[in-house]
Amino acid sequence: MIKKILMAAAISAAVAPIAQAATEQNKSSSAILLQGFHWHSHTSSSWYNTINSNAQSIADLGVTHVWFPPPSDSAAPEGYLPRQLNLLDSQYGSEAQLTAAIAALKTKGVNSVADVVINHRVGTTNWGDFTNPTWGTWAVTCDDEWPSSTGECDTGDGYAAARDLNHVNTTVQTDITNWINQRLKGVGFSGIRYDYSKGYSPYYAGLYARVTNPDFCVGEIWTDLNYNNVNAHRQQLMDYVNGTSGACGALDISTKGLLNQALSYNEYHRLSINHAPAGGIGWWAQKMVTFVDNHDTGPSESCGVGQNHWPVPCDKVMQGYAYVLTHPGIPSLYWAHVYDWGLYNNIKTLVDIRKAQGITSTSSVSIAAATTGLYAAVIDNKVAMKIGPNAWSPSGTGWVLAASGSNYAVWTKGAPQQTDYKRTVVFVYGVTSTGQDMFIRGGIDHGYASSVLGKTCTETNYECAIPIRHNNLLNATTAPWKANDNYLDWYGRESAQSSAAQGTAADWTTDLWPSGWGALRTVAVDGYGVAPLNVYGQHYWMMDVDMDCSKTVNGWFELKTFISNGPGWEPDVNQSGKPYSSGNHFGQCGKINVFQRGSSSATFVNF
Ligand SMILES: [Ca+2]
Ligand SMILES: [Ca+2]
Ligand SMILES: [Ca+2]
Repeated sequence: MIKKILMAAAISAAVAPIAQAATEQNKSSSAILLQGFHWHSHTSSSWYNTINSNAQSIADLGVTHVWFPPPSDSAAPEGYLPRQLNLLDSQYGSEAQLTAAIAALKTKGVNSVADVVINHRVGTTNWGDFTNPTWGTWAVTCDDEWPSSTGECDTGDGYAAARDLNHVNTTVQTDITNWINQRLKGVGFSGIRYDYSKGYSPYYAGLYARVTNPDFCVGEIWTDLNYNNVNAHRQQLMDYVNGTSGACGALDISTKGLLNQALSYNEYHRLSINHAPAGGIGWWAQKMVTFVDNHDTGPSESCGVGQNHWPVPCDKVMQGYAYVLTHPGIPSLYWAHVYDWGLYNNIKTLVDIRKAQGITSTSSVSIAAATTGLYAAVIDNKVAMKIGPNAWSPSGTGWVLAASGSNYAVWTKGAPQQTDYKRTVVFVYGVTSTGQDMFIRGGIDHGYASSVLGKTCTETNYECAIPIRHNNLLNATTAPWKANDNYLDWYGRESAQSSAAQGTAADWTTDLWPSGWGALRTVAVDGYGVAPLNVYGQHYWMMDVDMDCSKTVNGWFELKTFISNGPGWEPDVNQSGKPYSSGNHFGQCGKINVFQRGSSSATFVNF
């Protein structure tokens, strides 16, 4: 029996449920959750300000909900030992900063989910002197390690590092729902993620949800996974959801564990049971929130640091996203992967496919292969995907490769996006000294785009930016600055680009390398130095990219240079033959373009 009902007998409730809310868990949801923190986020001076400043980037990624760290005052800096529930100043920032971050997301159409830690709590100065709200010994379960406890016995597992709360007590119930309704909703939260949900009966999670009416509700049932008895594990997820009377879903920890096993040991057969997904999504996808890693299971800002209790191998994270972002359930993205690991653009490509193809939490999965080295599936007959080292491609006509990376590929039946990439090289003469580097910014003028092309360009939608792919990644100095630089744009650093980048990095080149300069350096080997295309002289900085000419103005694009550590921006120029008025250089897509800083001259050469 899959969706078996948990029998809850003689449960008292002080709070009266209101009508069932229309949560994301009660419909075919297109929500995308972002876990907006990792284990070390509290070390930031104000993590809330970090979220706030990334609000536009989060919205651009396609995220609909951000899961915040626990908001209350806590004895542990990460927030999981809550102390004064109603005090919302924490190691992540002040209540005012929290309110501002949630508001910034809201203006971009993104809702916020609170991490609700209510299995346990600690006293203000000792084990059990609870204040704000004030509770007595009756608030702690009879079987807690605190000898003074006088409450009813625990309805779930105990937690040794804090006092297990007595959810049978009606004052505890009322104070928790008041905290959610008044304090958490007061600062703008609209959703709930329950922590340590195996610690108390799901009846109470459902009760609090029905009273507080969240738009998103999910619980964490994290128990050991026996890979040879997966059904027992996912039945626990089903029991939890049923125990909340359907008010809340569950994090799909079964799918998480199966992805670990598949990716770590090449056991892709683990992902299929009876020709259906082997995790929670195979039984009740609408109620599942899938994820690759989180603050507990995965590393934090880089591979190997942080909690890292149960991680997917670091180099296989994108295979995990290729799975969860094409499959049913509501996928959860992990902040560290998105913003610290440089995967923003790779993940966004998959999110874009999910949204464009209309994949939802209830999409259907047809598994085409689940063997050693390969898992492949077709979702809603709209998206085909494979992960694993073995080759596979979808059968039938009309499939077009839409995304790919190390051991993953995704196909759609939509027409391929119309692009016209051509190798484009820009040389700009600019004398620099050691420690100074040239960066290039450019694109299409916002005013021209608006008045002539009918395009609304802002800093965020990149309508006036030109897609590029770097061809020269050999220069050890500039290669890190080129990572995640996907546009020639006006805005400087892109979302996932190095903070040291001032735009698109160029490389110093020369036509000759006198023997007195020491060992010969060449663009072909070192990424800088002698470049065969440079027949002009020393100090011609080179940008070598494939550029999408379909996004230019009849082949034209603007550019201007910036030199770091002193010289800064070049002055305006007045180039003849330009397609519209501007004080910048104009280059031609698909050609070799030669300029000098501050000079109106321009030379265009065919390859
Ligand atoms: Ca305890
Ligand atoms: Ca408990
Ligand atoms: Ca750029």
